[in-house]
Amino acid sequence: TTYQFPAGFWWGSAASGPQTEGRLPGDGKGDSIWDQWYQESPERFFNQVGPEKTSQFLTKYQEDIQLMKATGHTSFRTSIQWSRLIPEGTGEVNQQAVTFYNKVIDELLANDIEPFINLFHFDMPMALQAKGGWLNRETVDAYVEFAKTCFELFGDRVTKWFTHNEPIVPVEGGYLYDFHYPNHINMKEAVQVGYHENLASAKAIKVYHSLGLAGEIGIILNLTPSYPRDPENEADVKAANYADLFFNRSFLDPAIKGEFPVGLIEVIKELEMMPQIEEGDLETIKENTIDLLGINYYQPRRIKAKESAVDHSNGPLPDDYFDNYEMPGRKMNPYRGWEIYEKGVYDILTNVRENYGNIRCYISENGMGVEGEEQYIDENGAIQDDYRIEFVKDHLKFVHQAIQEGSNVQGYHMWTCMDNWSWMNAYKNRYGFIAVDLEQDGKRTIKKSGHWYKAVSDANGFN
Ligand code: BGP
Repeated sequence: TTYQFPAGFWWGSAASGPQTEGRLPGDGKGDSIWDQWYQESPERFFNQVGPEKTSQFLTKYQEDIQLMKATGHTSFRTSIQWSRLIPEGTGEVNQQAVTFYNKVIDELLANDIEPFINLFHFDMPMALQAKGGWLNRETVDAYVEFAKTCFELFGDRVTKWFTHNEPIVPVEGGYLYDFHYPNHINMKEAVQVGYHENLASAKAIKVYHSLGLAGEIGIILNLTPSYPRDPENEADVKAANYADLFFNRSFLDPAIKGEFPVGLIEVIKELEMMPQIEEGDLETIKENTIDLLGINYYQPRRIKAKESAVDHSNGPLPDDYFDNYEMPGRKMNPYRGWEIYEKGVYDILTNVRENYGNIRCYISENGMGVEGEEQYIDENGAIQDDYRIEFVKDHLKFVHQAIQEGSNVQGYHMWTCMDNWSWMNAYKNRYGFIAVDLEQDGKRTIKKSGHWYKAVSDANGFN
């Protein structure tokens, strides 16, 4: 094979609890911010479809795990929903949730699929959000308790743990750009939220390592390489650097180096927005860094300098420091409106190799959301998603190249296994290897890409 991957490379996909499990009467799950937001503002969700209409992993997990096998999965990432395990955020553990997650983990292992478990995927329990969510320091303690409960319950079998998925997204969505609850735009709060997420991650890592379990723990970050419009233009380069500091290095540096980047601290100080830091926090962050980095990659940022001087008149936002720029000729996914730039993944991996100690990493999400995939169904009822095969292949070629050059990449997870509910977009864009027909009680059909992935996994590579 032309593109052969290292032995033991993980071939899998990623999903999350809130996007797949669903909810049954009497299942004991408490509300998360998504349940709350849907009750308050259903019109914000595509076709007004809320978080209860999922692919029903809660009841169909056995079938789904067989489908994972059929599509070549050797690993699978999902998350434990905090509001399912500990419905009020703190206190009593829901025994039905313990039973459910035990069954999922055991079923995966029995099918030789390595479970990768993430602890926080945008799903703050409402009881904690009512007291400020990540803004409130008490949430950090509640989260560490939740994490410890998970390690103690499942850490004998789960050896790959992650503290957060894309922790910058609740900051952006909830406090900068209005696409997550509590949609309260305020940069000072955004900074405090991001700080608490970083602190919570370090504290959970500390607990995990103290338990002496045979596994490893990391964080999953969505990294967006920031390219200046003109690399020769100092102002453009500076603007791109700001975007990188705000959206990548705010989590990447503390996670791997144990400290916040100097350039970021300078800006935050200038804005008089330093978060509340308690004694010992920075030592905790310094001493408890990750073992393994998950990289989600969808799109880069194209950045140019602000044409006018920095203007904080509408309340500061990171956007005061740079402008996004529509690069002519860039390749777009028209459904999601995201640029497709395959080499971005190579640039991220090179950066991690050269500037972050070449830490063990894997691609934890990458994928293509497409609307109206029914139009590609063939006479046998399967979606012929050649565009998805091309997308994955083109990214994998760059992953392969980075590995050839010495990057420590251990696996690839596509987003996602089967079509699932997705936040504001609900079922608009479909991402799966496996189609889910919502009109027919969630009937599953493997797409062409799912069969292709099986062949890739079996050969540990492709031509
Ligand atoms: C990532 C999230 C996933 C998933 C994916 C696709 O940011 O970790 O939860 O939703 O993006 O994005 P979307 O569903 O918004 O198109």
